[in-house]
Amino acid sequence: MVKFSFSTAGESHGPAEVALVHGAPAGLGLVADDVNRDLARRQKGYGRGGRQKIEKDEIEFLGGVRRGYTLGSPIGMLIRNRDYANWEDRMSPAPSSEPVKPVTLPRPGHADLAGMQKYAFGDLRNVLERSSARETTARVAAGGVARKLLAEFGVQIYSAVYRIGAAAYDKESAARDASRADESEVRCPDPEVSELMKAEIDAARYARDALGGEFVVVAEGCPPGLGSYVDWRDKLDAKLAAAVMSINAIKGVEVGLGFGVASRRSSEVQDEIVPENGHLSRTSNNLGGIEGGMTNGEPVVVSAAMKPISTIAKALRTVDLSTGEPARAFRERADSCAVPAAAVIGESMVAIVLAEVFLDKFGADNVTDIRAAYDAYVSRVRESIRGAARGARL
Ligand code: EPS
Repeated sequence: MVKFSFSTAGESHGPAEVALVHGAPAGLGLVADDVNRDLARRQKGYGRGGRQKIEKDEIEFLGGVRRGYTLGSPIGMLIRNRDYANWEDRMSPAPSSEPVKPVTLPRPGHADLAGMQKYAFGDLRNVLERSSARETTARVAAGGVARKLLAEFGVQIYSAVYRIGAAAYDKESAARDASRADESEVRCPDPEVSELMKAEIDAARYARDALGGEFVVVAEGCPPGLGSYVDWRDKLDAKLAAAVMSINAIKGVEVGLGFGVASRRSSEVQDEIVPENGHLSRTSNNLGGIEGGMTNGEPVVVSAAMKPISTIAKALRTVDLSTGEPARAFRERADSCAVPAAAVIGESMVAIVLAEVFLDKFGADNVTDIRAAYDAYVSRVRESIRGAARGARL
């Protein structure tokens, strides 16, 4: 059986973005609005550029869904790029004899230069169209399917921004209040810090520059034991790190305290286990809900650092690849801060990984059989402290 996974196709100013989701079970209730809700959240955020005024991202199902339920077949979703109407002459897939002026001024920090070298392109538009974060639209669509599956089993995923440039909130409070982040234009749950973040973005934009930041994703309601300690490929924290690191412009990923574990003593880091009303409980969640590459039943907490967007109006130094002469980097309309959008994309990537490991553990062809496996497991491990060993042969 194919694992729960997805792939995407699409260029930023091409006809559409496409998401293809594999391994989703049959019998999951799924309507376009389940996915469109997150697409709309991804388009928001203080500091976005003009493109978001053109686009209104919505999916069309192309396969895998019938009468509001998944069929167990691959789920195809299409999101049309409205801006394609303005780019058809340059971006149409059809052959053309009309010359197109090549872009030869690679932007530092972008995929432009290595992409041109690697694929033997003379026009860096061939690189930027696909390396653009526009592709994350399709990821969020795929994430919508994962979230719908997880929500059936009580898993909810939130995100919050806790740093934009120099304006910062504390990560722990941001994680705790992440369910309120939709109320803020910068996805920070604290109204005062939200205003400071907006001022930071305004100042960067005024200086024709851009800003990065940090966000946290929280997944509540995961049963213990998703992922595994027995093989490095199955370690959940490793999968989450790879998935979140794959988001455009992310340069660092942490789980729980992350790099904060390095300066503390063990007794200040580990989350002690205590009995509470006949069940197991933890005194803290410093390890972000993951021990030994598995969920431990506490909220999964993953955070990431995003670098500032590389396309800036204050053009950076580069070399014109057509002349070899020093030049200023190619400038195109761009966002001055996309950290709030990256947080929503982070939710989607976390959802996709959690759906994969959830189906590794409880997977079946249809939601009814998954429910039976899930209920049996959860009642065993959660019913009592002794439940963990019920049925043990060793
Ligand atoms: C992007 C540049 C901008 C962003 C784009 C990512 O697009 P354009 O060049 O059309 O103005 O708006 O992000 C999106 C279109 C999106 O939907 O997130 C880039 O170079 O990465």
